[in-house]
Amino acid sequence: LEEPQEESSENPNQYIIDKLKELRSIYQSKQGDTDTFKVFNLNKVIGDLSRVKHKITTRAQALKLNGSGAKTADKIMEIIQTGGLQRIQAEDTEEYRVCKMFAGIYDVGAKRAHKWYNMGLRTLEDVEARKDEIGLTRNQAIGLRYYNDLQERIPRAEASAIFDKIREAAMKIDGNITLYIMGSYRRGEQTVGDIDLLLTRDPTDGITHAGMLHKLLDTLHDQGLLTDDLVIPPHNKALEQKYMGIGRLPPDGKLRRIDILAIPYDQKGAALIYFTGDDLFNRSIRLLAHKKGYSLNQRGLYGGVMRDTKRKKMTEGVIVASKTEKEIFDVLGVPWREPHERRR
Ligand code: DCP
Ligand code: MG
Ligand code: MN
Repeated sequence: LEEPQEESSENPNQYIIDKLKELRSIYQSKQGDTDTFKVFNLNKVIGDLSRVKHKITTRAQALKLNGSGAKTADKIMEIIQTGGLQRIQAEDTEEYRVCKMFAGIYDVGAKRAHKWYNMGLRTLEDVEARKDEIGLTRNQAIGLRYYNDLQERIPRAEASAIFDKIREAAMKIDGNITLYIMGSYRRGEQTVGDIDLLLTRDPTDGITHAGMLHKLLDTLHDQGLLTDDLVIPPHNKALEQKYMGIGRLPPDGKLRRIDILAIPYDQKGAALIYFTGDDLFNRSIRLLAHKKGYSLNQRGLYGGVMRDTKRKKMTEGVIVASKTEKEIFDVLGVPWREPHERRR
């Protein structure tokens, strides 16, 4: 869950490019004759991939890329199908493994992980022992404490049970609250990385959900469902608020990441699209909106956006659609796609 970004320059094949670049850096670090040749070919494929506008989904498309052959096409298909490459895993070094482990700590990025590695840290115990020296933040310390639980994906049934408990608590605060479970769960996946919730309320009776998210958080802490807060929204009457925290199925379930996004009711459609994802679908639909002269973010579809020569927005434009997902798809001329069809 992140702030809306300018994503007009994103490429629908970026995740393939990222993996091929990882592979390229492995070849580059070896520097044998055949590796030099492989780097040369990979450069061509990566270059071509950054230029094609359509999403690559089939082997035939992968084969057509400049610099591509049977082996490259196989690798591209493996990335499309598994999100990874065995070849990269087989080549990995101690540094790669340690940094990957460190970067698995909540709020630790690749750069910080490498910094710690270069300071001689090798294990999670090292991180704990030298936490003052490395300036471990409060949230990173939480991530470290729950490291093993937070590495795991959540079975769908457990996510559903946690959602039921949260919805029950919300209904006790106000029976007219609308609460949806979003992200990978809404896309129908069997396991989810975290629990993403969308909270809003139809204000036609004159009542909004202002202040209700905080009431809900208090209840959930009292119940022991929430254990730690990572990002707490300000105590104000804003209708758009973001919470990030850690919780469990009481009394002793595994610790899980929980995100709650509160949004104004009239932005429900745009928020549903954003928070359903997946991130790649969001990139491509935003790119499409941009091509048609609109701008799409989690708050709505905007028309009449003025951009400078660097495509940077000069004016926000006016909202064209935001209330329902269907309305936004229709304006964009995109055939309806069920949530489970919005994934790579
Ligand atoms: N999202 C996005 N861009 C990001 C992060 C998130 O568009 N950089 C949107 C699309 C995601 C949704 O928010 O589907 C939820 O974000 P998550 O990180 O929770 O991702 P998912 O729920 O899709 O997957 P996971 O099962 O890993 O949580
Ligand atoms: Mg999620
Ligand atoms: Mn999330």
